[in-house]
Amino acid sequence: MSNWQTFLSPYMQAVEEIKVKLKGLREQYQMSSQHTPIEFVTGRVKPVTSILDKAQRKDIPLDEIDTKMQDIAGIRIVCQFVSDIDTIVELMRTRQDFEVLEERDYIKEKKESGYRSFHMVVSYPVHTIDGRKDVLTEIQVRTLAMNFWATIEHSLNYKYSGEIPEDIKHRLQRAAEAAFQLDEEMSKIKGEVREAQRIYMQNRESEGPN
Ligand code: 0O2
Repeated sequence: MSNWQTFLSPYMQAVEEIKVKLKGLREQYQMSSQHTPIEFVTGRVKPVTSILDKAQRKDIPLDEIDTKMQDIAGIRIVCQFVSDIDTIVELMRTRQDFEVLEERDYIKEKKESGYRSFHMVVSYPVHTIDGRKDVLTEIQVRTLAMNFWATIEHSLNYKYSGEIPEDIKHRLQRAAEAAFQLDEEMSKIKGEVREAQRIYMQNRESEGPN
């Protein structure tokens, strides 16, 4: 690749634009006093070293990464409840500003590591000085509990260069089960939690700034 900065520029734009749109949705939910299915949104463009590692690992020629590597642009939507994930997925499917190409449900079918999350690969049009470029973007949708687990596991994977010792792997699988149970328990008291959050927000608004 002769110029990574130029190549990655539309990906950066896609990530920034999608983040703004999702944060806008979150604000709309908050203003309408409805429960917001979006707790927070993050985004990143894959670092060049990670792109090169993945291309080598998956045998992807560098001149084909724009069509074969689906997560150079990545967005993460984190929710409170598992049911919020369904709401987000449905919202994404009906949007007119990008096209959903693929979906991977690692919540119904968790990965062997214990990883749970819902992945959507979308084609997002970015308008550049050279015209329209459709950029592949991976949107990961997960709960706070799933995110906590994935963040910890990701850093351990990094520490052990992908070769996590068996005893830690085993503990991580148990932690994944505990995160799953936490999501289940929270779902059961979802109504109570939402009501408490609604009252808290109302009181905060009526108190006004200090
Ligand atoms: P990053 O940017 O560091 O997060 P693969 O990359 O081979 O796992 P594939 O087919 O390219 O798989 O896509 P998939 O399965 O949708 O997963 C890609 C991304 O999902 C990963 O990106 C992680 O963010 C997340 N992910 C998938 N499996 C796991 C897992 O077992 N543990 C954790 N913590 N995250 C996972 P990258 O490439 O790791 O990059």
